Amino acid sequence: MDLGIVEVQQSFEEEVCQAGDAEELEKIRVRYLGKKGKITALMRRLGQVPPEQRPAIGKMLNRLKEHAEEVLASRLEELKSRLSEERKEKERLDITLPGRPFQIGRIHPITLILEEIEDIFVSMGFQVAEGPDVELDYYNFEALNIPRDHPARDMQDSFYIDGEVLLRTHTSPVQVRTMESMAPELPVRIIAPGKVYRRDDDVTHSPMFHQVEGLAVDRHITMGDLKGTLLLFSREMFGREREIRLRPSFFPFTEPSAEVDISCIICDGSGCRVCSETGWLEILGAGMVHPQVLEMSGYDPREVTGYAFGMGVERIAMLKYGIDDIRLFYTNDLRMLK
Ligand code: 2NL
Repeated sequence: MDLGIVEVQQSFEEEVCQAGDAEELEKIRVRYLGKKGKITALMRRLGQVPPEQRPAIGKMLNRLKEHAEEVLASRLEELKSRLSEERKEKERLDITLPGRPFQIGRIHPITLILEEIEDIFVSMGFQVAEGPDVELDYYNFEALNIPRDHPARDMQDSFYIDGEVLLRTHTSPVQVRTMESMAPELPVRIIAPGKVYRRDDDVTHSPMFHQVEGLAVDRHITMGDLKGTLLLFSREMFGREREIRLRPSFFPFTEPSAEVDISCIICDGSGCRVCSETGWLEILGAGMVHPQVLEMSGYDPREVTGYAFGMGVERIAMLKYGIDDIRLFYTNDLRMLK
């Protein structure tokens, strides 16, 4: 008796060969080995087979069932590994690709000049002192002998936060704070670099700019010490052949006071456009610390003297690098920064 075993086996093999994924294989499994499956149906019909053929046909059916299970399992493995191979290939990274290029930054010319000035004075024994940008009226004006009716103390000229507090208009308050905390210890030898703020905004003025001030307080400090120190600084900064000259001037916090010029770095003193045919360039203000200022900061003006000076960093950077517009420092034009 023939149950059609061979036909069932043949159609099973064909279907498995055509199955493209795990889902189709599962459908085939149900179609052949499920409760209503074709192989299951063949096994149910074993009872109708004559008793003498039953052992042989039973054996054949069992082998068919085992074979079908094995084929399904191995085909499933095959499909799975093919799928993961395909995914690996698709997700492969090429780690030999070069990285995206990025631009390397440069140090801003103001920072360069600030550091150069600091190095020169540190080599002469000065220490670098810092203080707050938002300052008390007392340290910015009162302790520097700047009178109540001075124009800088008007809201028109300085950035006030309230009646007592403002953005510092120079770095002198750093020096006052240092003297106040050191007194009566000697010597004081500091420079105060940093940002300062004034209500000015045109081609030659910026509301924020940079200053370096210097201060030396000790017994027997003279105008000669001031001149020698500034001559050394000028030659380090602008060249060995520089000369300096002092012209009388006025500041409320120094007496006597002077404007300091260096021989022109373009024409060496013979006269050109940069120095307006004078042979000299003004780069500093300076003087002997006013006795009133020393006294308010805790030093006895009958025992000690001091000199002080101040310079604008933007002006020095413009002279050294030949920059003719102060706004170029703040507009972030990369052509200038490079
Ligand atoms: C300038 C002039 C100057 C000072 C700053 C100073 C500081 C103390 C006491 C006395 Cl604590 N003086 N500083 C002195 C003279 C001039 O700066 O033209 N700066 C850009």
